[in-house]
Amino acid sequence: MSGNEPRLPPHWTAQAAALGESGGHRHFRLLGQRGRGQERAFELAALLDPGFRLVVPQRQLRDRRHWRPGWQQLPQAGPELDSDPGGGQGGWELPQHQPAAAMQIIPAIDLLDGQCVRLHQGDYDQVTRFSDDPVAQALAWQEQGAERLHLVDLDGARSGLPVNDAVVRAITAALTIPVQLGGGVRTAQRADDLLACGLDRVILGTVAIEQPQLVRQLAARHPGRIVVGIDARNGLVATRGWIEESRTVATELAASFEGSGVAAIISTDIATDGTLAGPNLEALRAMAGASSLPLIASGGVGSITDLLALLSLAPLGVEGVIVGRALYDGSVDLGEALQAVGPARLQDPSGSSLC
Ligand code: AMZ
Repeated sequence: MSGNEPRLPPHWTAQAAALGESGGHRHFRLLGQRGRGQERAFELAALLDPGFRLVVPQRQLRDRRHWRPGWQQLPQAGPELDSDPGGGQGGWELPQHQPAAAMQIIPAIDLLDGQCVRLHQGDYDQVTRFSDDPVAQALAWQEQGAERLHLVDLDGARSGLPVNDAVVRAITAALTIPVQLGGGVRTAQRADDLLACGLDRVILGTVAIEQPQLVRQLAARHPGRIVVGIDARNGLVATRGWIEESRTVATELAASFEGSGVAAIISTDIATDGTLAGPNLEALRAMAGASSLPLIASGGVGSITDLLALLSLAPLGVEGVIVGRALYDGSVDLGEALQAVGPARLQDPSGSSLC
């Protein structure tokens, strides 16, 4: 910043302190406005760095689903910020600076009997069927900009046997983006076969707790391609389709894979999974702190605001988020979500200035 920028009124400079947290959620509040008419932008603090804020252009404000926030750098705090710039007019620059790595948004396809479904809190008796054409669904998300797809063989997770392999193979063959699969991968042979058949990564849940040594061996054999799935209820790990509960503390299991060569840990909060109620940020913060492995958050995303809240955990190592039900029911539009927190978030698709 050159020093010639319009100066900010004090209530804008105070926005970082005004943010709060409760119930595991970070609040994003509309804090102010500047400009007039189409030029008006509301400002939303989502702090990775108190030197930045998010701005949402006025023309997108009517419908939250259309928000495409962009980053804007705040001038250095100083005595000159205490005066009003005069109606909020003036030319702020487009965001130039990217404060942290983008978070990858990974759409999920959970397969039951060859169909795309979502379970409520992992309960096989509470099934919503969304599509009987998983390949078409996977292609749609790829076209909307997904950079990776997450597949779960729910029949496999429950039974320990591969059930949806035909669909898994069809999806993997149809897509150009990397695909990862979890659910029922319980032997080295099965993991080897899947990785030889076009899957980019396999996710090991039950095996991670029952045979951790097998995870280590596979991680050594397939560097960057083995992911540990830790699914927790009240902080304790659940396995076998979440039907069995262990006494293992999720954070301790995460810590035990430090240095093992696994590519990442997927942390699923069972209580929020499939509910759209918002992710369990406290649990994620604890998981992120338990190891230095990259963490992928899963469970509860119901809005773009939830994604922005997760973005605040990116500096702790949360590098991706799995989104399921919210994409199917339209609560989150993948393109908009990528715009908000993905690699494209610095560009305003209309090509015009954000402010
Ligand atoms: O929803 C469920 N009941 C469920 C689910 N989504 N049960 C298991 N899984 C997923 C885990 C992980 O990705 O989140 O299956 C995978 C673990 O399977 P396994 O067979 O290795 O425990």
